[in-house]
Amino acid sequence: KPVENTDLPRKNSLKTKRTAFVRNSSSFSLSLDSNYHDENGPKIQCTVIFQLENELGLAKSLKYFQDHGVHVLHIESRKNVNDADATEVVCEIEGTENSIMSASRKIKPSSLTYSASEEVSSIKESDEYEYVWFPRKITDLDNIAHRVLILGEELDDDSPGSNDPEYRKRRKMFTQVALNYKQGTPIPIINYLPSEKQTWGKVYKKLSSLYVKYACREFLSNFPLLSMYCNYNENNIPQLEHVSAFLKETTGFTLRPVAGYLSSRDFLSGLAFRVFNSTQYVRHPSLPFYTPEPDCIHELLGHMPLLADRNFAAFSQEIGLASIGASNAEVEKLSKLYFFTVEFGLCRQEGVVKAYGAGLFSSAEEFEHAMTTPEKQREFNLEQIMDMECKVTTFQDYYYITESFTDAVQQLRQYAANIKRPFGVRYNPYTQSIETVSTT
Ligand code: HBI
Ligand code: NLE
Ligand code: FE
Repeated sequence: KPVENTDLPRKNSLKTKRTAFVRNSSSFSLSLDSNYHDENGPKIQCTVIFQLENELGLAKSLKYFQDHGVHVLHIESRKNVNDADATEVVCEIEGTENSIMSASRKIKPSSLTYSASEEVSSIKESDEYEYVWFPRKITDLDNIAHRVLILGEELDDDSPGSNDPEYRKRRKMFTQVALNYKQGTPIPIINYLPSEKQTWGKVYKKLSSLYVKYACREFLSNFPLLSMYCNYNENNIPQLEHVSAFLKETTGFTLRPVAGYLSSRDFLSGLAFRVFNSTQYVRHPSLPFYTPEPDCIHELLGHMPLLADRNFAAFSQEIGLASIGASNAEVEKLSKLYFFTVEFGLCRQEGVVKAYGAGLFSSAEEFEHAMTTPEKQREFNLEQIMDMECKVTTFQDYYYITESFTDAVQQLRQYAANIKRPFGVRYNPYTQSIETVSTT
């Protein structure tokens, strides 16, 4: 008769056995004592990794799980890091300890872990990997929103709004809104001032004439939707709350207000959750057509139309996930990749160069410049971009042309594959959290 081992901490009991699996993966052996022959024990979840080789195909492997009453919760295949020709399968499974053990005996896994995140947190720092904190749940984003590099009320002396006391006071209000914001709550509705609406209207009108000529087709097809559903027009500054609700329905992206420019790491980590950190203030009226700082005109006109495109949204999240737990040097490279695609990217459509970069869509001056200066347009080249400087206060030296978003995604994956991290990451939309997957 099976003995219930309720006095044993679950994690420990499995961990001991896991060691047996991993160490003996080539000559698989397992000695279970009779205590474990319990078909009705508590259900546990674990991650099992096995090689797809020889006669053991995927269908057959899954059948073993089924035969033993083990549920497969999630399945992924990937290239083996040590052998590019080999495919391995990562399976998240649920069942009793005993059923998992029995099924695994057939499959001969190379790794079986109780919980991938437990594995990762025990790795922390090693010679090859320096552990960096990252948000795991969507509410962790509340912890990074206050780390802005340029706070509204501390504008640089040469910044146009810095000697305008009225403007500084107004910016303070926006900073407060952003700092008080909590993930999941409605974004406060702003009663924009007549002067702010005037700036918006002026910029909107000028840029609209450029969009028809130079914007990519994805931008042009989404822009009318924003007019229809979010009240985008010359006389109204759309509210982040309304745009966020619209995006949530189209691509699952949401917005959160932010006080200013975030570090690359913090900004990119939001994207991993399909959360876009968005400023809410309006640029100073003295610089309608080019401003160094991102403002809501940049976010609303520049970023929102493409965040409503599903391929682009997927690309944005992927670059965000790539940054999770990456070193500072790697995050810097990813931010360059982001900068020369999402912010200043060009693409070719029906043989004509079009824009998809948000920094172009929001600056009439730089937009016109980029599109009418062919000698500054270059074919996208990953290595070259990594050596480029991201210019935040002046026009870019070059604008890079990719064939499509899919092409940009491919380039990104090529880069992301070299990022050194002892775990893989994936986003769980049900729990809105980042899960780590063992890669060893
Ligand atoms: N912060 N608020 C804000 N908005 C951005 O668009 C932004 C940012 N920080 C960094 C950034 N963009 C990128 O250019 C890259 O550094 C990731
Ligand atoms: N230069 C942009 C504009 O004028 O809209 C804003 C900054 C984009 C990073
Ligand atoms: Fe931007």
